[in-house]
Amino acid sequence: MKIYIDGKFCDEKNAKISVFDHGLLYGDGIFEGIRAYNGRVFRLKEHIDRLFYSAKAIMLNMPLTHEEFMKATVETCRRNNLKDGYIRLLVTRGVGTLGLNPNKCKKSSVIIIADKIQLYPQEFYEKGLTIITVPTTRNLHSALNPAIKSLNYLNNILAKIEANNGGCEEAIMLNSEGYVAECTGDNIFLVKGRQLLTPPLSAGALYGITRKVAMDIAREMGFEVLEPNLTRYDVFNADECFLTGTGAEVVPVVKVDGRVIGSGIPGPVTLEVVTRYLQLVHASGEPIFPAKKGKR
Ligand code: PXG
Repeated sequence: MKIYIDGKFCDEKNAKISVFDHGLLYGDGIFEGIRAYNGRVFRLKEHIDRLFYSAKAIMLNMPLTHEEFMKATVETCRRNNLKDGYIRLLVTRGVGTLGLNPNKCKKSSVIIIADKIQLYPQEFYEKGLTIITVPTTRNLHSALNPAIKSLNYLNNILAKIEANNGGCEEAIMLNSEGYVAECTGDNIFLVKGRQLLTPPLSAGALYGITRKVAMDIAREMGFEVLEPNLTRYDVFNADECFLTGTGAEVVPVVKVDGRVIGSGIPGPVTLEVVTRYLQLVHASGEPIFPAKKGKR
């Protein structure tokens, strides 16, 4: 595998960064998780836009332009001959001193890894997930805003540990007021009648790119899409529940904190969103390989 580090492609075994990089020392950096399907990078522009918003929020100087990030991402896929896979793009604060002052870091670093994707087992999509609510609440937006996709993911990792301890793959995280925020690495949706509900971003959720796509799909299906504050009560009494994320795509949830959701099997609305999502990801995106001449 060839890894992009600051403009150069390195073999995996030589792909190394300094132990003085503040990304490592303090989790001082940002990232994106992006998917490629069928030789195209899905929603690349949106991911790069979000990367720039994260950079702005943490006052990280970006060493590349939007265009250059997009080119470097596509090029990393091409060098690895990746048609379908998962791309991890990181920007760290760069090499500094042992003090936490970011001003000591002269230049931020860019790392792009284009790898095969570890898919969730097919069973999760067919039978639906059982999830729980975990005790660790989502970060306060006044402390570390969950909209920032930072390299400091301990809040989510603590919740993931609690999910795993409870025998689950994913978990609902509440915010400090007790409203549903999101899951550890996915946004959450409820179907109630002809409405699709998802927590507002102010409840403490990432501005999920899959979230946005799911909302657009639901509107196309004739659903009213709302973003009210949601409680666990709303989740328990929903007709259907599903999660969205670049990695997980759209996954049905059939049980939450011991309560069966709807009929206890993935519902028709969820399945339709899954179908439309998969059609979209396979038919759109930034091409990785140049089109062959004469063949269209
Ligand atoms: N919320 C959080 C906290 C996330 O990290 C999402 C929602 C979904 O956003 P997108 O834009 O992907 O629809 C994410 C992103 C993993 C993993 O290994 C998952 C994410 C990021 C990095 C790793 O499960 N999900």
